[in-house]
Amino acid sequence: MARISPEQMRSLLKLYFIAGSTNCLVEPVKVLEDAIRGGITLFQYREKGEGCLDDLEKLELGKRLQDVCRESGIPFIVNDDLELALELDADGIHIGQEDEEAAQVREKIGDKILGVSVHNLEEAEKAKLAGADYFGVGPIFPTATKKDTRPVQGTALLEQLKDFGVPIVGIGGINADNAAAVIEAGGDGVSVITAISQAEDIKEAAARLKDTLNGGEK
Ligand code: TZP
Ligand code: MG
Repeated sequence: MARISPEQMRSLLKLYFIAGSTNCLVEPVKVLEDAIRGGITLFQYREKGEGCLDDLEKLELGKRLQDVCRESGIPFIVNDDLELALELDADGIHIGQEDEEAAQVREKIGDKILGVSVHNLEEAEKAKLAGADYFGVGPIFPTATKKDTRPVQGTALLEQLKDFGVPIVGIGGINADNAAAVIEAGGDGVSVITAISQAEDIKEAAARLKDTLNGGEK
């Protein structure tokens, strides 16, 4: 398999849903199934936070979520955990600046999708050279989901990175009311946790976001 093209990557990033067991109010598998019905384009398994699953339980949930993705043709990305990504033969991995160096991760994953969180131009340059397929930029808006985030950055970095040649997705506090601002600033898509995982009607929440991203068209 060859590396994903920037064009393909951009279309996958459109509505990027991220979740693990601690983000969900009901069964994560059910949440993911409904989110897919609502139109998400990419999924990241991010098993983090107080009370998160470890070891075998983390692996088992990952397998079940990956199966759901496979049935629908939605690529399955693993957050941070390179060993898990390789064990599951995931479609890709997303890493932060505190994780293993992107260049080393690229060597270990071959052509799988590599996403890297960046917070400034210097990190972006480095991640591009290391072979990142996309950048995660945020937190764009205040978020209660991740406690150790960098300061809220608004959309300024998205604007700086829009002609950088690497697809970009915004993250942090994004919902149907503010998603359009992320795209207007140069984001290829939005990644969300709470706006989908904790919605009363998961499918409807994902579909509403998707409509917003499609310029209000149904
Ligand atoms: N990285 C930066 S903000 C964030 C992560 C993982 C959390 C985003 O969650 P939410 O609930 O969509 O604000
Ligand atoms: Mg990380």
